[in-house]
Amino acid sequence: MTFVVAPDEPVFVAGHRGLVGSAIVRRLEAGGHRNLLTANRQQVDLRDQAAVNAWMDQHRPRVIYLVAGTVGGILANSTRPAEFLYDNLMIHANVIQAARSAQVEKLLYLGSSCIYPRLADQPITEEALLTGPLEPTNEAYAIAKIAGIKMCDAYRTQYGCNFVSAMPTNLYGPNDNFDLESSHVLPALMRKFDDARRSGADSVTVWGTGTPRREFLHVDDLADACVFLMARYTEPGPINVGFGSDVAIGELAALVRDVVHPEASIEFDTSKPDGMPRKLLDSDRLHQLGWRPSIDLEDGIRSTYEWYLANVTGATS
Ligand code: GFB
Repeated sequence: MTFVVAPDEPVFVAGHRGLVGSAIVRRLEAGGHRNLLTANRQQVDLRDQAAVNAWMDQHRPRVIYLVAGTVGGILANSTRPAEFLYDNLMIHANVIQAARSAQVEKLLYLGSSCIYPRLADQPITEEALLTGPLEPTNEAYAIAKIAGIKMCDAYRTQYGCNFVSAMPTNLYGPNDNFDLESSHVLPALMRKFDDARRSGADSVTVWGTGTPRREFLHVDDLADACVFLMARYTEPGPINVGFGSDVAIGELAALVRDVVHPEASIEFDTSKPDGMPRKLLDSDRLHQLGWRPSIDLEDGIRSTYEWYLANVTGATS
């Protein structure tokens, strides 16, 4: 059965300024939605239960996309585990609890593919959850994300809440974080090659060995999948949202190089961590419901680079 959200019904996108939240806002607005609720950190700190309760009481959303959180790449995750654990646990718990109190009819919670064991069989099915040890570089974040899934399931079991969990693979696109210390690999490489092109440098350093494999999904595809799942998915447990194929980090670096600074060579800094050896989701469950991604990696890199040139401070072609 389809869950229908009328264009004038209040929909709260928690985390609307981030990579994912901003894409969901774009997708909902493009679909004609006219009653989007958003709140920035000055209006409500999602780590504060009383503030979240008060905001929810006042605005009474019918539906929530819970995509807020403290996020970052491998270095940020491994050096700031306390923040990743505390912020995300609090945000998930507060919003889920307040959603139940305010009788929100449906909530979609966004996790991450790092919830799965480090050495899970590839491609990773939803059944791999909690079957083995996590990747140490992002264990804190993964624990918080797993707690969010279990909260959605517990609230469904005990209170009958229609709260669902989607697990995206590695994401990229407009409004990503391009800071070299805290970003994920794709925006980091885009910035590094662009900086090298501007300064006339002829080589770029890529962290690790270049052999880990990652799957990359454009955030506009993810946003489309989230809206699809809001309408069509009502089960407990996570559902994977992937692209369907992966690349080695060395190959990704070459793809970004070819778009941004084709003359540059690539060097590897093996003193930096590789993280999980491979992270490719099995998205068969989602495909069987009828959803597929539409933006391939080369096109996505090109359009994201155009966005970067037009929007990131200091970057002009
Ligand atoms: O994207 P990333 O930081 O996160 O790194 P994870 C992916 C791979 O790219 C790792 C390598 O093997 C990195 O060593 N890499 C190469 C780089 N050059 C760079 C660079 O300049 N910057 C970065 N950041 N990486 C994250 C988790 O894991 O995945 C989060 O830490 C989250 O919890 C996210 O789940 C989706 O894919 O390793």
